[in-house]
Amino acid sequence: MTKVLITGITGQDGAFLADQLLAKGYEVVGTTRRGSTPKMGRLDRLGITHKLKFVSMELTEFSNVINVLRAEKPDYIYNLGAQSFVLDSFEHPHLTSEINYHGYLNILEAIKIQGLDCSVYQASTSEMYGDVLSDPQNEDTPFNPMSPYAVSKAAAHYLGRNYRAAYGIKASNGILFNHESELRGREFVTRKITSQLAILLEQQGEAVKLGNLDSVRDWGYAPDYVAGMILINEAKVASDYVIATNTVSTVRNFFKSSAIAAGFSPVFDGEGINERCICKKSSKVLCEVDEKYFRPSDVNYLRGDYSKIERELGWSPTVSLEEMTEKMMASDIDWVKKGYPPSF
Ligand code: NAP
Ligand code: F7E
Repeated sequence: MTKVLITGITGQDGAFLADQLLAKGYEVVGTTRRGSTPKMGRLDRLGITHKLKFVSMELTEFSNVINVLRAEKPDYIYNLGAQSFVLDSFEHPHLTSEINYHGYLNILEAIKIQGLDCSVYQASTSEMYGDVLSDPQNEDTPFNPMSPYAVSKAAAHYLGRNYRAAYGIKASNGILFNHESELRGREFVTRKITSQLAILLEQQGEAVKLGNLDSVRDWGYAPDYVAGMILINEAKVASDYVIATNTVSTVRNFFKSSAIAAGFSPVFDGEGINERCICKKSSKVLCEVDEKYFRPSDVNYLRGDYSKIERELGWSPTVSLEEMTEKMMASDIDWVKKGYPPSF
């Protein structure tokens, strides 16, 4: 039976990926780290926790990584484990680099030293394009990273390319643009908006405090993107691929669409730090700007060109931003109505 090992299985992408790989009949092993509270919320929500095997693995511990790979001998590895929150990387640059760069180095070294016959997928990111040097961004667009997170991911990206060239390791990079879902972490802007709007609608929550409303992102739906990861890792030839939608929205516009999906009548007024959004019907303040959420340097614009993966592997997005916004908003209203906070 085909055996797959996923680092970061408890995260958004790890959960959807495990679900799709189980559906293909694969044996799925997920690596986890001990914590003081349970971390299986997303896997429980998909109803797959009992179908998975878990092994304890900390990416930054080389002996741990080599021992796990020696014991499991997977056919495919997906390295999704990361410190993935960009804002946090400015506060924890060493930790971010240790996990995101050295963690992947540990995996590649473990494969090399043991001569493992497997394909490995690395979770590269559109953040590497940073202050973009051309538009839209594709596999040939130069990187111009704007955060310690983006620098750590760019270093890991080049490392994978180097191990492919130097040692013939089947290492692919998926350069994924932002992808969101009902299972997205609540610190990321889309889910922060839908979860807090749901509280505002169903209970008397406070206005959502946001940072850079002008930021433009190319947002797609996570299950679509995870399907692309599988195509990349199972392709005959290891390579690098962009996964994106080639459509864009501002944070402000995402907020407006979410508020409409929740049944509010949002209207923005004011400028800069004084900008806010009010519901025309109820006069409730829905959102305000808070400088706390500005980044020392932000990525202001991203738009991905996914024509290589469409042409070579037949991938294209199936869920529009509007559909995704409605799904996320409905899911968050549902959990607030049921009266329990999700464990993710
Ligand atoms: P996520 O929800 O933040 O999940 C991150 C996962 O990494 C969690 O399972 C976490 O485990 C694990 N992890 C963190 N530190 C680790 C360590 N030291 N050792 C082992 N595992 C560790 O991230 P995501 O949104 O699913 O993204 C998956 C990957 O894609 C990440 O590498 C991210 O950087 C990259 N990416 C994401 C996007 C996006 O838009 N979502 C776009 C491009 C690239 P715990 O539960 O124990 O914390
Ligand atoms: O921010 C702006 C913020 O944190 C998007 C990760 O998955 O995708 C994600 O990184 C934009 C930024 O995602 C708030 O300044 C405004 O310009 O949702 P985000 P991200 O930083 O793009 C990439 C592809 C990854 O690889 C990462 O792992 O929204 N923004 N106000 C805000 N962002 C947050 N989080 N919170 C706010 O209040």
